[in-house]
Amino acid sequence: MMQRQDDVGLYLMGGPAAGKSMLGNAIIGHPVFQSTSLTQQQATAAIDQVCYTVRSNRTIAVAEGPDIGTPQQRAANSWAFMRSVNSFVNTMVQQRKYFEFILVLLYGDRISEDLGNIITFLEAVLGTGLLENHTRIFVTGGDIFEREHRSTSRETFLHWCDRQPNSFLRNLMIRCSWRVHLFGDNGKGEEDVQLQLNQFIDSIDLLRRDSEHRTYQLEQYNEAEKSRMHAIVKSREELVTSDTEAKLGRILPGLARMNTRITPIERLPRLEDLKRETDQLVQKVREEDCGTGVLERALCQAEIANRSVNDAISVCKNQIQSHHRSSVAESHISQLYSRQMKIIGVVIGLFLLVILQNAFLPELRQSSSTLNQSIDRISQRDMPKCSQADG
Ligand SMILES: Nc1nc2c(ncn2[C@@H]2O[C@H](COP(=O)(O)OP(=O)(O)OP(=O)(O)O)[C@@H](O)[C@H]2O)c(=O)[nH]1
Ligand SMILES: [Mg+2]
Repeated sequence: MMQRQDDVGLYLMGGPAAGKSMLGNAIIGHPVFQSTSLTQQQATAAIDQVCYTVRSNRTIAVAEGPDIGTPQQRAANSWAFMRSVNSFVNTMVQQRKYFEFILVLLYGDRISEDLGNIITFLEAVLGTGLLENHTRIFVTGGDIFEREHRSTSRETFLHWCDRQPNSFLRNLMIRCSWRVHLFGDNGKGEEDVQLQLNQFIDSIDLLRRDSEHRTYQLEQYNEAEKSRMHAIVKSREELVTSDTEAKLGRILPGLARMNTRITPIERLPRLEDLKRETDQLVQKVREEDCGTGVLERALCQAEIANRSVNDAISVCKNQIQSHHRSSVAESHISQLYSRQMKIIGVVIGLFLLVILQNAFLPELRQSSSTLNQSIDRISQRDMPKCSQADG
C-alpha cells in the first residue's frame, strides 16, 4: 500500500517515568499526554488514543503506550499495551502513514537493569527485527547528561555511549544502527529542543528514503500473533499463578475442615459455593492462558481443586441419599410394625372374647336352664287350672 508523503507515526514505549509523555508533548507542542511532573499524579494510564500535530507541512501522529518497564508493570499492563499498540498499528495502516517505534529511556536511570527483558517482550509482541529495523531510541534527560559531561568534555552523547565498555546500552545502540537521540532541555532553551526534534524528524526522513530500509508492515504484526500471546501470558504467569495459589490456599483447607465437622446436609450448600468458586477459578485461568499452555501449572492446580470439590459433592449427595433411604426404610418398618401391632391387638381382643365367652358360658347355660325350669314349673302349675276351667 502506498504511504502518504512525509506523514509519520510514532509509538512511544518504555518504562515508568522515562519521559514518554514529556517527549510526546514536546513533539505535539501541547500537553496532551499527562506527564507525572506536571500533574504530580499517577503514571499515565493506558492510552489508546493517537494525537496529531502538523510540523513542517506534514502530519505527525504520536501515541504513548502504558509502562512495561518492570516485571510487575508488564504483568499489570501487558494487555493494555497490546490493545494500545494494536490500535496504533491499525490506525497507521489505515491512514497509510510511515511509522516507527520509539523506545524511551531516561539517562542515568538504571538504564540496563531490566532492559533485556523489555526488549525480549517488545520483540515477541511486535515481531523479530523490531530493534534492527523499526525502532529508534530516545534517551531523555539530555540536561542531566549536559551537566555531568559537557562541563568537562565536548564529547557527544553517541561518542560517550560508544565508549561504555560491554555496556548493554551500547549493544542496544549497535543493534538499532545508532538511531539514537539524546533529548532534553540542555539549558539552551526551547529553540534547542525544537532543533533536536527537527533533527530527529530529518533522520526519520533519511531512513524512510533509504531503499534498503524495510518499513513495518501489518503482515509482520499479524505474523507475531502467536509469540505476542505467549509473551503477554508469560508476563502475567507469576501474577496469575500466585493469585490462583492464594485462592486455592483459602478453598482447600476449608474443604478439608468441612468433611469432618458438619453433617452432609449442612455441608452440601457450602460445597456448592466452593464449586462455584473453583469453577470460576478454572475459567479465569483458562481465559488467562489463551490456549498458550503457559499457565499449565496454575490450570492443573485449579482443575485438581475443582475435581476434589466435585468429588466431595458426590460423596455428600450419596451420604444424604443413603441417610434418606434409611429413614424411608425406618418409617416403612414402623408402619409395618404398627399395622402388625393392630392385627395382634385385634387377635388378642378376639382371643379374650373367646376366653370370656368360655368362662361365662357354663354360668349362662346354668342360669338359662334354671330359667327354663322355672318357666316349666310355672306353666305346669297353671296348666291344670286352665284345663279345669276349659272342662
Ligand atoms: N531532568 C529531566 N527529567 C526528565 C526528562 N524527561 C522526563 N523527566 C522526568 O521524568 C518524569 C516523568 O516524565 P513523564 O514524561 O511523565 O514520563 P512517562 O514516561 O510518560 O511516565 P509515565 O507515563 O507516568 O510512566 C518527570 O517527572 C520528569 O521530571 C528530561 O529530559 N530531563
Ligand atoms: Mg506518561
